[in-house]
Amino acid sequence: MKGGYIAIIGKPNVGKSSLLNMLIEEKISSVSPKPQTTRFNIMGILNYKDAQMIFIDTPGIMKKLKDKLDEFSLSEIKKAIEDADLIVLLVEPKLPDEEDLKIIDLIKTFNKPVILAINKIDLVKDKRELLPIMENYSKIFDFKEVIPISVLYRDGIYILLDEILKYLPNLEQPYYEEDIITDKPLRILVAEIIREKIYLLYKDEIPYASAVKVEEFIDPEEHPEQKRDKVYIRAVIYVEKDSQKGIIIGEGGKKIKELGTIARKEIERLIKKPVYLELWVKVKEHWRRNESFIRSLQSL
Ligand SMILES: Nc1nc2c(ncn2[C@@H]2O[C@H](COP(=O)(O)OP(=O)(O)OP(=O)(O)O)[C@@H](O)[C@H]2O)c(=O)[nH]1
Ligand SMILES: [Mg+2]
Repeated sequence: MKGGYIAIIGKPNVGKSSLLNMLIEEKISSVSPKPQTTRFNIMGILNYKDAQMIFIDTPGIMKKLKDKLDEFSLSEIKKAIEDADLIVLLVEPKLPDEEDLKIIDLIKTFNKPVILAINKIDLVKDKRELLPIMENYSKIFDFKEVIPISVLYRDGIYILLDEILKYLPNLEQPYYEEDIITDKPLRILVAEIIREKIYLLYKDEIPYASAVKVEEFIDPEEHPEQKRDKVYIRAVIYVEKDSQKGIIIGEGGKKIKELGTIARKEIERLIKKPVYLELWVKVKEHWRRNESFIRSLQSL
């Protein structure tokens, strides 16, 4: 059989997490119209009869590193590339800009095969416009393949998968058992859903100043002695200032209630059980500069 690790990398907002979710047909990675949604690597595994593709969704590579959180995100990207058998560079259907060139420079420092996937081609009315873009990219780097896709319309995805398979090594046996779809525990996926809804509901600096930790997760099936009829989840939203706490909660608690409702619905879809979700908001000053706090968000 064939198999291996595929790092999905690119600028913020190009559709990396959308691609991962679509490929494994499960919503495990947060998606939003705002840049820098993903903060750490998320693995998604796609199994075929004779292949196992392990995709790593990574944070978007940013122009400038502002704090420890950005540094952490960049270290995640580098780790994903180091571990990868193949890189899929995702870009927008535009001529490469300075940021794209910087990412290609980074890729060049690793000696790995790279497939270029030009996403969001649904936004291009006249497909002939793609030709100069493809040509331009091909001049900059020796991509193994250049494939136009649309994650939104599932366009070009089978071509992409076929090409990916070509560049994966042979395997004696799969790395992971077939029923495993991600490396992230449920608590992290739940925290990520809540964070995604914060990106959706709040504006300006609020999403960026927020972090989520699931502090308690009690499944009545595992704890019948608690006599609960729903999965009990208690999560804490960390923000950096008191004023941000007020914004998260909203007038009379209206806003956080809305957040809780939409997050709960999606958590229920994921775990396929009724959920009681309790949200708390705490201030953790300058947490984005606090490396140990950032690491603690990922480990349980
Ligand atoms: N029109 C169009 N929009 C897309 C497509 N793929 C993704 N998007 C949208 O692009 C936005 C960003 O998608 P994400 O998957 O969060 O992008 P990302 O690259 O993971 O972003 P970061 O995590 O911030 O690096 C979302 O609003 C998606 O719905 C596509 O094929 N066409
Ligand atoms: Mg993402």
